[in-house]
Amino acid sequence: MKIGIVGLPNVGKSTIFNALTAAGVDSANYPFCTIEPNVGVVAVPDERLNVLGRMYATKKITPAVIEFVDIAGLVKGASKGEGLGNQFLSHIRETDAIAHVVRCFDDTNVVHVEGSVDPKRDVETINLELIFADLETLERKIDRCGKMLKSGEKKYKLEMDFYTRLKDWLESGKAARSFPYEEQDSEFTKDLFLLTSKPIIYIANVSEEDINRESENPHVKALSEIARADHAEMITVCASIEQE
Ligand SMILES: Nc1nc2c(ncn2[C@@H]2O[C@H](COP(=O)(O)OP(=O)(O)OP(=O)(O)O)[C@@H](O)[C@H]2O)c(=O)[nH]1
Ligand SMILES: [Mg+2]
Repeated sequence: MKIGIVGLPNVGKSTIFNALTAAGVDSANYPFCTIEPNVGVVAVPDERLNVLGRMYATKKITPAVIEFVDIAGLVKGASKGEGLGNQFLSHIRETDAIAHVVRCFDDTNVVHVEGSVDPKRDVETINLELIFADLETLERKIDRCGKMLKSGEKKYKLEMDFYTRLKDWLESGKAARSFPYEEQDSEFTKDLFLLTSKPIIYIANVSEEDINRESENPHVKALSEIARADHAEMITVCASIEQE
């Protein structure tokens, strides 16, 4: 399983990546510190595996692994090539799930690309870029499908209908993962590879003082509401402490 660590620049993605993988990649207080994606493979700790290994006297124990990909920060307009641009969306496309890191710590020493800490705005910025990228994918599908329909191929009508419904949904700012799919849609979803249909987990990066009192942090509260609306889980960490 491959999980992409995604978020605005300078929110702590590489710090979290280092905490998870002990890889020691560059994390520094400037936006776009990461350009090429960092990849780390981590074994999933599972006590049961050793017990089973002893029971069956196996020579080799192979734990399940998760591959983490620390992706460059996305900014407003990324889907149109802004910031480090479009290629990062393709790095996200290759993952099975998204870990969306959101800055919830106040620290005037650490640069925020938008100048202030605001999880709602930040999440919307990233999610909109992902939605824009998905809309482009859909528009290509609609184009192709439209041509087939014109040439009199009636069977494409259902497909076109699905694309149009999904397009309206995305255009209203919602992710494909929460789309009310109908039974006949499944046939058309399997080769879409939409970014916003990937499972997502929100990671609230909080300051050291806020560990264990997350509920008092209004940023965390805002993020948990966003996660709930997106049918997703949220966890809180203090990336810098975890890395240490
Ligand atoms: N105070 C505080 N600083 C943090 C925390 N997490 C990360 N930082 C700092 O924020 C800065 C950016 O962290 P990175 O992990 O490089 O951020 P990134 O999201 O990978 O940034 P890009 O690669 O530029 O997109 C570094 O100076 C970190 O030390 C935290 O929990 N608290
Ligand atoms: Mg980084």
